[in-house]
Amino acid sequence: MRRGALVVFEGCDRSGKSTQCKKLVESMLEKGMKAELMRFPERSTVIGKLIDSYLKNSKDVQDNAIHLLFSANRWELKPEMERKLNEGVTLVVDRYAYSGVAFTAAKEGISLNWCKRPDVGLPLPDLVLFLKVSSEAAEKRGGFGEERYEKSEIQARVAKNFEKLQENDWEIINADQSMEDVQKQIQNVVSNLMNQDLPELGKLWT
Ligand code: FDM
Ligand code: MG
Repeated sequence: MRRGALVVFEGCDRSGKSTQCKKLVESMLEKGMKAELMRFPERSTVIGKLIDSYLKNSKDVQDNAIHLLFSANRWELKPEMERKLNEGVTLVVDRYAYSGVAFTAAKEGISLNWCKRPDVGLPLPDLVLFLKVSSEAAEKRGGFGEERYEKSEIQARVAKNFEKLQENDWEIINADQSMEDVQKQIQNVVSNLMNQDLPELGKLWT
């Protein structure tokens, strides 16, 4: 049986990631394909609950330590991800290790290289869709929420880090377009992927 594809969405706040992830899963299911939505952080696990209270500012955690917890949250879901992929389910993932690196490396005194290390060897995405939104378009979409990191200075540093992490095979989607146009573009890219033979699942940053 053909394995499922690992499709990752990345991008800054208000780029439309969560909306587009849901739309993609819905449209794949409508076409009779097996697809499931995942997100990181996955806040339902024990580690995820800690991360949730950190993001909601109800708990402080040392910067390196919280980085390792975000990474551990991906590792703890690796067996489930591999199982589903092997069952032929395509996983559509809202944020992954790239967010992990981009956000922590936006802090003082933590390098991009240090940030990448704990995630080395995680399942390698078959496709990274980067939703690129201009600061003007993002601002029009309304104010920030209350969570840690939802501040424009932090978001600007995160955006720069995403640029440093960008690889040649990323699909950069102009997320200033209408939701429908973004969706169409994503569907084209994904249907190309689904028509290709997938190699054996790779390992991230190796
Ligand atoms: N975030 C997300 C990190 O700092 N590290 C990570 O590894 C991941 C996956 O958590 F601010 C940050 C990014 C964002 C927050 O917000 C999660 P959403 O709205 O649940 O995606
Ligand atoms: Mg958010």
